[in-house]
Amino acid sequence: MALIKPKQKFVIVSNRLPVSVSRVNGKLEFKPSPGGLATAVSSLDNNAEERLWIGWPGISNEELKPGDKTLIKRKLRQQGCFPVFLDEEQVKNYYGGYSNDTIWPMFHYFQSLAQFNNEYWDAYKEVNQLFAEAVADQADERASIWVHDYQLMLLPQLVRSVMPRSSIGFFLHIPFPSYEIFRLMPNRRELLEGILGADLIGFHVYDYGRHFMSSVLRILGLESSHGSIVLPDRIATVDVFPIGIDYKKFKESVRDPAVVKEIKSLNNHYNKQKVIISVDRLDYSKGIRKRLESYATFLEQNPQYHKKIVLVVIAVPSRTEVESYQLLRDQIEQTVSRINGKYASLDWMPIAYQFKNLPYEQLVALYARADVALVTPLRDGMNLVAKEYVATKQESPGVLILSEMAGSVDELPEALSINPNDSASIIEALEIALTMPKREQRQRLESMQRRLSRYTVQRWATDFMEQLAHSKKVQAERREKDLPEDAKLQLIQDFKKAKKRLIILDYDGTMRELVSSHKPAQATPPAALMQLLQKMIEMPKTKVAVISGRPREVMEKWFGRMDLAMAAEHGAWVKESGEWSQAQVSFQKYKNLILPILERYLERTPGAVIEEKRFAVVWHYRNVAPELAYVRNSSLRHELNHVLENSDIGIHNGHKIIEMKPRGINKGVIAQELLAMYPSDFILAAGDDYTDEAMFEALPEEAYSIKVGLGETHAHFRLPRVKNVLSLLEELTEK
Ligand code: ADQ
Repeated sequence: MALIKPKQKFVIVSNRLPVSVSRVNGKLEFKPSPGGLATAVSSLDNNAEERLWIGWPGISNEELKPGDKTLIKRKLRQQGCFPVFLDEEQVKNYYGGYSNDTIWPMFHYFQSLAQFNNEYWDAYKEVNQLFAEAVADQADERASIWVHDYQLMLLPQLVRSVMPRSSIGFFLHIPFPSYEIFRLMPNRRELLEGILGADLIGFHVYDYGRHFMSSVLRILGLESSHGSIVLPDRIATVDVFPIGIDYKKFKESVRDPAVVKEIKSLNNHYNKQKVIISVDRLDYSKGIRKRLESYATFLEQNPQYHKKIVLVVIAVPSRTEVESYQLLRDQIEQTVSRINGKYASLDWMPIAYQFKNLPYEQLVALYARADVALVTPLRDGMNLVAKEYVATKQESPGVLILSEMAGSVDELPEALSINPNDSASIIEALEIALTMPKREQRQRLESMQRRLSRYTVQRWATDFMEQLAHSKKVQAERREKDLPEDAKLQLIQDFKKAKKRLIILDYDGTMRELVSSHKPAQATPPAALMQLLQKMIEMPKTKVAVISGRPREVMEKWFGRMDLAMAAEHGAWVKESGEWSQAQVSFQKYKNLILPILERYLERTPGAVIEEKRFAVVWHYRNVAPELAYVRNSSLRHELNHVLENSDIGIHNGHKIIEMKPRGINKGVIAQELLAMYPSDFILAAGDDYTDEAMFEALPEEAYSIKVGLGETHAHFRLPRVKNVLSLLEELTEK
């Protein structure tokens, strides 16, 4: 009988489900909630997975009657949807509160509108936890889970903690602000840690990803390299996926009879006027007021356009329960009335305003008819209206005026771009747009359409899922070296039966957790570690060596009384049979060249520290602001390269350090000396950083070499953390 493998699950998690439940005339009503995400997901390859969607159904517990939950669950399940039920209070504080009254304004640079309130934060944590439970109920560790947006930033880590091996993607649909804004958030650390639970973290544009990585570095102290952040248990990847639209649907809609009918009716209504459109959710980030004011100034300065143009403003009701949104609506409506009151005549209204959600046919008809689309957000993650307008302009051309602050501007460079805070630039763009020759309009549209037709919303979703699978594959490759249980048992067995045993251990990051301060002297060995080392030393037929980059004096102070072989400063000093001896290389002459250069840089680089060792000079920049460090380090390296050219002094990049030392001194040379001095039939070596790689390379094939952490390595095996090394050593000392 053939075994049927259960389908791998693909779970989408977003605040709202693609189906909304509401109560109309006492009865529950199920309606599709519009949105690009549902289209994107439905277009993903069907074969591989069983697809589920987890989210809030849009109705609060208080609105439900007994038995409703069961009914809703059953109905939604038929469409692959699983509801997370929320109380009114939770919706108020998690959604209206922390999501839309704290994160939204902060992430769109409206710091003064942000409310920091403990109730909001508590509800945000509580609801993210409820979502995590819902995910755990539906998915297992083989599932691919894709979490969406700012309402669920804690979710990736919450899911990771119960399903450590699952594939988790996170996509942020709004901007990620610069560190200078993000650092103001009281819960900044938890938010970053929450997102970092994901394997793949996606943003619309490169700058948002860059801001995220800079906050991760400054707040959590984690560096990233080419978009990879090495965490103790995983590598998280940060990448850019600019969301697209269902291009074909918009392109073809202009031939849909219902749309053709709408276009006709618009043509009849505005037969002698040029139509400018303004379409957004009613949100302060969209810059609607400034847009209206600029339009009023345009009318003031250009009376020749009176009666010849109309601005059609469509504002979709949004977050009507949040006070700042209610206020904004009043302000916009007053502005519209004032402008109409001032410029209207009996046969002309300069602004046609509607506060409603337009049916799709009417919306695309409006796009198709509009001569100009005025899209001027003050800040916008992407902005799909701009893309939809371009896609719909297939028959009659038109001009897109687009804010530089919208993520979509990168993909739409042929639009007339404006600074939304600069009325003069909006007015000038309107003048250019209203007089632009049709041929030029078409040329600009065609290049934009070519681009949008390639990276569609379907392609966006597929791309994201492919990259998620890829990032899992990269992790698995790194994992291939994880010390498996059987290899560990073999190691212990080989150790037990060996006639002579040599154990070579690095100190910082291998036997002792790295300390985060720039005072390395604080990482003294704890008593338990000293006891463990002593037990190892007392084992028969065993030689233990500690080789470190630390100065000889420190090593002597800590371990001087123990019967250990030691190497300090990566092998510049070696202690054997109780005596320290020095490598025969000359460094002093170079030190005299290097130190004055470093001292000059030190004065201009707050936070930097110079460490002088006998056979090395180290520039520590852990506590330097990362951007400054970047600038200083590159010019420092440039100068040092020049001075040390043709010498046998190497310049090495380490973990937030630059180290200058003679090439002949490294842990590889010391490992070879130890091997010669203590011929053994069991060799174990462990280390965590780039200096240990020379040691791993120098060891014979049969040695057990262990890298601590996930970085690339020549070692045969890998252990995740210091504590795993210590427990392995403990096991060796057990009788
Ligand atoms: P939004 O802030 O909602 O999205 P946007 O990208 O412009 O902004 O999407 C709005 C959607 O609503 C469009 O698909 C549009 O067709 C529709 N719409 C607008 N006005 C309408 C009306 N009056 N009637 C009917 N439909 C209307 C968030 C981020 C964006 C990001 C998207 C997607 O704020 O920056 O582009 O998510 O990631």
